[in-house]
Amino acid sequence: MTTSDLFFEAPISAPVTLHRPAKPVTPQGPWTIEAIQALLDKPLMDLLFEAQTVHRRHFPAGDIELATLLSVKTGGCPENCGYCPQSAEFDTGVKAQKLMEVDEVVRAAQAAKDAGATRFCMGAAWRAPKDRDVEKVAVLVEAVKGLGLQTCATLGMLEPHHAHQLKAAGLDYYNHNLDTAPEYYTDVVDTRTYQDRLDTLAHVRSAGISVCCGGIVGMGEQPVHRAGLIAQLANLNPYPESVPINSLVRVPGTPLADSEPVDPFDFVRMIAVARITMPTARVRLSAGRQQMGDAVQALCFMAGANSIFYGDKLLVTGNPDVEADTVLLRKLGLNARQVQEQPEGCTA
Ligand code: SAM
Ligand code: DTB
Ligand code: SF4
Repeated sequence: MTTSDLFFEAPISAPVTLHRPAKPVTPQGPWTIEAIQALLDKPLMDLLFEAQTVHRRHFPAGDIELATLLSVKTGGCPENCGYCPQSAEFDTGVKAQKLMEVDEVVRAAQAAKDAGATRFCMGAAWRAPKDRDVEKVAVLVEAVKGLGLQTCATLGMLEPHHAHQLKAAGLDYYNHNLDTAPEYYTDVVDTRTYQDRLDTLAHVRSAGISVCCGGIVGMGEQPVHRAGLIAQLANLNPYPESVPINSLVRVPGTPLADSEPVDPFDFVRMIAVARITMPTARVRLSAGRQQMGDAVQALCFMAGANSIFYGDKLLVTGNPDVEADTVLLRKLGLNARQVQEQPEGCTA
């Protein structure tokens, strides 16, 4: 089987009919922590049914987005995010590298496109890029956009003029995660504040770039912190167009390396609640798929995930290879499309 088998084959329920509700499907924000906690605590089958019902009202059956990541500037980061193998404070074996050259990035983006990705996300291990860094990344964005890919970047904290510069270069999405609830944030990182993250998200939004913002499950947080993260995301006005939900990749040398593994059903619950509270967002089943197994991933898709990171590597850690994903998506009847049809009300 080749990756082209993923495209334009009969979806599991063809032809696709969208049932558009006359009214909003779920009560729109503000979401209380209690309401989110109540969703998280539902019997799993009821929660899956509710999430899939919301999902089908907004997206065609079987539709999935493939986004490829590339670390364009790796390691040596001055921040101390407890989960991250790229912090200079932790001995993880990641070697610091300088920003990649344009032709190297373009080659990787073309390969991602040829393999079937529609979005290309460039990550840099910066606390906050300098003016000259943003100028260089703008060149990368323009080149990748020129290949006909959607562009995304994650570079750390941005000033308003950086966001405008990236928008002008053709940046479609900016990834900047809130990662956990505000109450748990200082347990995970203390070189910046939650408000710093919110400020960058506001600058990105003001510049007219779509927001990609999510978090990590499995950092030792309590259930209330998981509910708190979803509340923060869902109560952003508007909520993010893309919501990556990561399962912690426990990297030796990081302070969180010995965290308790997440109960797979609890992870599925987080996906379902993200879908219910942010009905038109692309909910991405993100880091941690390599440790997850096919059946849990299938449950995540049932819960409303409709995007994955696609390619053998995340930033510095592994991801299922393209061949394995091709087989899995085919088995599950999930179909990537070269040109995503956007259902009414869907901004992702
Ligand atoms: N330096 C920028 C920043 O922090 O926003 C961009 C890169 S940073 C690696 C992007 C995101 O990757 C983090 O916010 C976090 O959600 C995720 N991430 C990093 N390490 C991870 C890990 N070990 N497991 C799961 N997600 C991780
Ligand atoms: C996101 O939410 N997850 C991605 C992307 N946005 C940048 C990063 C995952 C990183 C996993 C560990 C690593 O490979 O560095
Ligand atoms: Fe740096 Fe981003 Fe890693 Fe934090 S998550 S250490 S800011 S690369």
